[in-house]
Amino acid sequence: MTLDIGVIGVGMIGREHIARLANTLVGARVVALADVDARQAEAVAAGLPGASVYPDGEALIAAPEVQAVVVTSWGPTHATYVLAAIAAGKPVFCEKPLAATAEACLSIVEAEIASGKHLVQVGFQRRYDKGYRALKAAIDGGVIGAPLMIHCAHRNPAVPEAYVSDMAIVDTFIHEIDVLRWLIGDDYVSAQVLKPRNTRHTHAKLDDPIIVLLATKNGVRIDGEVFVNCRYGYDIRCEVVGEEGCATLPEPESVVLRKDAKLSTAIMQDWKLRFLESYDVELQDWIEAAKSGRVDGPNAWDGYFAAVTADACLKAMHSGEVVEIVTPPRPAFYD
Ligand code: NAD
Ligand code: ISE
Repeated sequence: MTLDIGVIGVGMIGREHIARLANTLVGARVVALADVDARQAEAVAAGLPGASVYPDGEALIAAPEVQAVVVTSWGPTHATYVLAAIAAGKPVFCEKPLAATAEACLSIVEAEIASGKHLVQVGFQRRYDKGYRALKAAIDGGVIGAPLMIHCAHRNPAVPEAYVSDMAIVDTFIHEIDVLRWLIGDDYVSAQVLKPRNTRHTHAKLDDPIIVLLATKNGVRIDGEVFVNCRYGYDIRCEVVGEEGCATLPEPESVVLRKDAKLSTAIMQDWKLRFLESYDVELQDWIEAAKSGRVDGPNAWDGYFAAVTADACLKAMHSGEVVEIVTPPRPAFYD
């Protein structure tokens, strides 16, 4: 069976996902598009034989030919579309964040539980990255003993002027929030944010870099650097320190060069390439699960937990205080 998909939002990652659904993955096709910028939607549809353009996301979700929905519009629009997909009983893959606030994420959790069907997956693609999977296998296999500390960094070479301080948490560090919790099977209990001296490459509305400190229920301490104007490349680092040893996220594959008296490997520049394979695996996995009425990847509860943690990090960043992270117990629906 081929899964007929409607995509809402044909911006940067929307076009990336549409291209992989159309050209790389199997078992699905894009049959419908919607974007507030209708001309962009028409332009993308021109390259997709048989795809229709709908005036808005709601009309796309209601269309009988759409069996499943991919939401890649701006973050503040996600909750409306995810709730509409749940109301229509259609599986929905929503790019991170699940919603702009923890409250909106909770309303999605409640609506999904009330529907009685597992329908929502959130686009935390790092769980599908082969490096993170190898790291998790080492931790789960007991190779390094119980995790005690995690040191990590999320560095982007540069960001546009519209990128402001809060985005370092809700747009960027949100990936660490999700993947580290998954990596060690633990939940967070507190957050603190430190602000080192700013780089001269930032602007008045962006503190860059920052260091986020998280503590987990099991007492693991995490320090995560977010540095989005690091200039030299797109660099994702993660070292888990355990009782018996340390495990480090592998570097992306690169030819080792011996040249001009130097031993070197390339550093990636772009998140789209760094996580290319994981986006493919993530969406292929979602297609297969959606056809069987399952959600195997990060679910609405994970999206909610990430949002609660992000809110605490924002509060910590604005206040300079250590902020407690409190969530209700996970509903049995998500066990
Ligand atoms: P973008 O600005 O390039 O594209 C967003 C698109 O949504 C635009 O075409 C815009 O016209 C459209 N849009 C806005 N409001 C809409 C509405 N109400 N209905 C329909 N379309 C609407 O942004 P982007 O970089 O593609 O990011 C989109 C989402 O994907 C964001 O939530 C972002 O955080 C997420 N994202 C995830 C990753 C990842 O690594 N998983 C990477 C990049 C972006
Ligand atoms: C972007 O939205 C992403 O999700 C990238 O993975 C991240 O590295 C970048 O900082 C975000 O802006």
